[in-house]
Amino acid sequence: MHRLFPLASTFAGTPCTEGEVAFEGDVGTQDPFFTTVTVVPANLSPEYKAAEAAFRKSRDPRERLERLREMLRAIPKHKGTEHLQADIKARIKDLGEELEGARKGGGHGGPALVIRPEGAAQIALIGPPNAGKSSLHARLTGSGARVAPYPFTTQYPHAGMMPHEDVHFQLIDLPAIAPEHPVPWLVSTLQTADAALLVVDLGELSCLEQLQAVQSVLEKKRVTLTEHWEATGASDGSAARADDDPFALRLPTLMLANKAEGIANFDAELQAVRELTGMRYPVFAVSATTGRGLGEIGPWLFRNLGIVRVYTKAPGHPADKHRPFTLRRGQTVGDLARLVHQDLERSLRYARIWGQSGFEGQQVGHEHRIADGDIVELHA
Ligand SMILES: Nc1nc2c(ncn2[C@@H]2O[C@H](COP(=O)(O)OP(=O)(O)O)[C@@H](O)[C@H]2O)c(=O)[nH]1
Ligand SMILES: [Mg+2]
Repeated sequence: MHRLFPLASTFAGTPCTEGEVAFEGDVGTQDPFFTTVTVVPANLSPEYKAAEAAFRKSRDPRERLERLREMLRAIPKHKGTEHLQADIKARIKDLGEELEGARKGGGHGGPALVIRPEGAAQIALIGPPNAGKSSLHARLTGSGARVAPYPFTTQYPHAGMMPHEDVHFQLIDLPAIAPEHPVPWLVSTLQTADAALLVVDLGELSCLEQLQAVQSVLEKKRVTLTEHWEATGASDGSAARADDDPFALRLPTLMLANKAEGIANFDAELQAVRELTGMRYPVFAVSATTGRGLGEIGPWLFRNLGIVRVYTKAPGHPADKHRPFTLRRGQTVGDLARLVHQDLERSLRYARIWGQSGFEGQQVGHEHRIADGDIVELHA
């Protein structure tokens, strides 16, 4: 069941596509920027496809575990699906252990490794050691994330909320990604993220090697950092390729070039990194020390994730203007109803809507798309 979270609401997941294939072998190693997956036809049943679709849609770690179990029950058991079966089993084991550990108050001897999404979106801070991830986290969310001048200070995921107008983004501070310091649970933690902030220090001499190392570590785990943010409508077709693999993760990525206050030739450094790595992420020059550039992050995420806010009201009462529900551009009155209560989507008869686009309490149906700032009265 959907619970309402204290700061804002979770948003309903992004639309899913049905997988038609199973996977053979590991990801490719040629191109550091795209994950290639070899596919073999596997005649997946409608039951399996439905379970997989539900898995892709679900945001809550416990619900994801339940969906994985359904996938395993539903998957046709034959040679063509062996890899996929093994993958699903491995995910069930990992996620099960992490959730069990969290329930026992840290079976692995520490805090939760899987973080339940809250707020308008969950954003992972990733990057090489010492780039300033924890400093940015502390500054942007007011968290007490541990900062230190030596690498690998951060050992566990650490959640904090970054305010933007009347919504919040949940930022997850993470340990550095570096081949010499493997973090086995990192990819499970990333599963619930909607996007990544890739924090780098362009003044660091080994910056290029570090960035390439980050990408190759992630690539081995089928995580691709992409410069394409869906809300901007840009797509190069690689999204569809990765979509065939239910466990391939693509995170739209914004690069934060931190410690910018200390870099004399910022633009030239950035240009060099772009040319040498081929990376095309959007970039902000920021400084956790001086605060430079930090105010732009929230508005940018809001726009590029296509977040829309909707204020609900009860008939005869004014709208609750304090706590908007957040959805993504293109989502509908039906999606809002599901967010308010799981059963409401089915029982909803109609809604009344007030909005900037000229709606003055008109009656609309399930399919009506929400615009930012709409006020909606749901009638079941
Ligand atoms: N000059 C400068 N130093 C910074 C900045 N942000 C972080 N640092 C320093 O860089 C070091 C590593 O920071 P930390 O946040 O622990 O990096 P993490 O390993 O990426 O989490 C610490 O000594 C910070 O004080 C910044 O914007 N400018
Ligand atoms: Mg850190």
